[in-house]
Amino acid sequence: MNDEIRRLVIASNRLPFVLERLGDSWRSTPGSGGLVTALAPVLRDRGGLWVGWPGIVGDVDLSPPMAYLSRNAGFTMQPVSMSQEELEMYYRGLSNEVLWPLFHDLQSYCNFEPAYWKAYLSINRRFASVIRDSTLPGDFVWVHDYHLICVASELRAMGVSSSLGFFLHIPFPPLDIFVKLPWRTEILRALLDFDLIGFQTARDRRNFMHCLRTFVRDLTVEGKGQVVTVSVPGRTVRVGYFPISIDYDEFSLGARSEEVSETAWYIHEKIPEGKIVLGVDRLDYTKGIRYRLRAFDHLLREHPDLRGRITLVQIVVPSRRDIPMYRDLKIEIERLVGEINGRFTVSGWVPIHYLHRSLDRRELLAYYRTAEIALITPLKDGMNLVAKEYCAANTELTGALILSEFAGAAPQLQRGALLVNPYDIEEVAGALFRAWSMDAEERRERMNRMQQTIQRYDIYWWVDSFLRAAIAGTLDAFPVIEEYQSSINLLSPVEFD
Ligand code: GDG
Repeated sequence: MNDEIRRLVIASNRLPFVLERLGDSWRSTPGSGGLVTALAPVLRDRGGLWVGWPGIVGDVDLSPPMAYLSRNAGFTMQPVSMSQEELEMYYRGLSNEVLWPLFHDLQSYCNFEPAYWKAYLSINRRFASVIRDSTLPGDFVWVHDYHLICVASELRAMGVSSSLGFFLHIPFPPLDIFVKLPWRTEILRALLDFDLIGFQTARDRRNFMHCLRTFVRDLTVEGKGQVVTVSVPGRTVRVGYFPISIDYDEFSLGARSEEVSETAWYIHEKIPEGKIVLGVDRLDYTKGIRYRLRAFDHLLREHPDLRGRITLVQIVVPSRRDIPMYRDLKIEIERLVGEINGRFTVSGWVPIHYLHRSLDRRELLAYYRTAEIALITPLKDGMNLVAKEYCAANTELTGALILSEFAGAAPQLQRGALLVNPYDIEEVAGALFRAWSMDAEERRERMNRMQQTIQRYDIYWWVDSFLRAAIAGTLDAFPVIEEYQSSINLLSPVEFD
């Protein structure tokens, strides 16, 4: 990272751990995932700061656990407090009942409650105050995701002139969906108060630019390629796309470990007859689990010869349990699984193994390693890290990836994956049949191509390229990611024109 930045300050809805009160003491569980892994060393090197909600509601003195956690992490954790009601309105409300469904093109799932917006602004202001009070001039503040879009405008209103970056982990919707948002101009204006706005893919940036051109007057755009410069009267902002990724080596090495190998062997021992198709998703209506189950049902109806020779292992990780739509989704998934299993199960073979829980890392890697097919069919997804993790953990190059063309990972993995429209049940069933019959040589070639891309553009590349775009004097100095750009041009005109 360049020395022009004094310290790195990360702001995200959650701090990188979950804190729980146990009587008089505290328990913390470290956050897992690539973001923490990639950012922690940078924060430690720079003596940085992470601002976020620690998972505890109400006005509680958190200084003792925060001091302890900051000492252990090697960087400072700065908590933002929230009452139960604020959490409901800002997090469950505006973030997850408005922005989440709308940005995934599901506007009919939205609840545009005016009170949510006020709470959202108020919590974004609180994040801004904590950031203002704990940063120094020269610090670079990197804000993450849809919960905190208005942090920069709140900071600017407080007179903070530090350099501010934003990364959106979820998609940015097309204009005709975005226009439904009652606070559309506020959101666009708020984003323009950052100095760098990062999206996952060229698709998302294109949607954003289209919305900007429609709603913001006197806008000019300079440059083309991964990062461009947008000017409005009084402000100049960089806008780029930075496909997030994983710690490739960690997944690849982890999958080769003895304990993972043993678990992988054990899993397949229990399903000896046929090939395993794997689905791994948070419980979420954007992940396309219902359509996927229907596609598997279609496959078994159309290809009776596959019965007993293919098994779907669907892992659904509990998520957002307090939102009614998520509870209904769980019931619907379980009904479908029961129906399909009821129709096809015979002695010694159950077509769908359904796990509604979180797996530990060893088990997850073992499923990745042993499954012959990964079926990853979100209706829309910012990136989808499961697709990349599956490839990195596929040490024997025997796996085939079926991937939704609406996942952010599709442009990067299209040279190896079988891309499908997740709404097209017949097409997904066809891809399953194709993957099932694919010969070893083709699997090896396709997987090898995907692994090379993921290894090259890993999570460290992502952090580095975002920070470089934030501080590079001119965009000429910014590296062009040729392979990624050229692969986008090959995609179908429907999704990537
Ligand atoms: C958002 C965007 C974007 C899953 N099951 C288990 C488990 N996981 C881990 C996976 C993976 C993560 O959860 C899921 O990441 P995704 O990217 O697939 O999806 P979202 O949670 O929706 O993430 C998404 C991402 O942000 C990053 O920008 O890619 O588009 O929606 O890392 O490994 N981990 C463990 N047990 C499980 O059972 N330990």
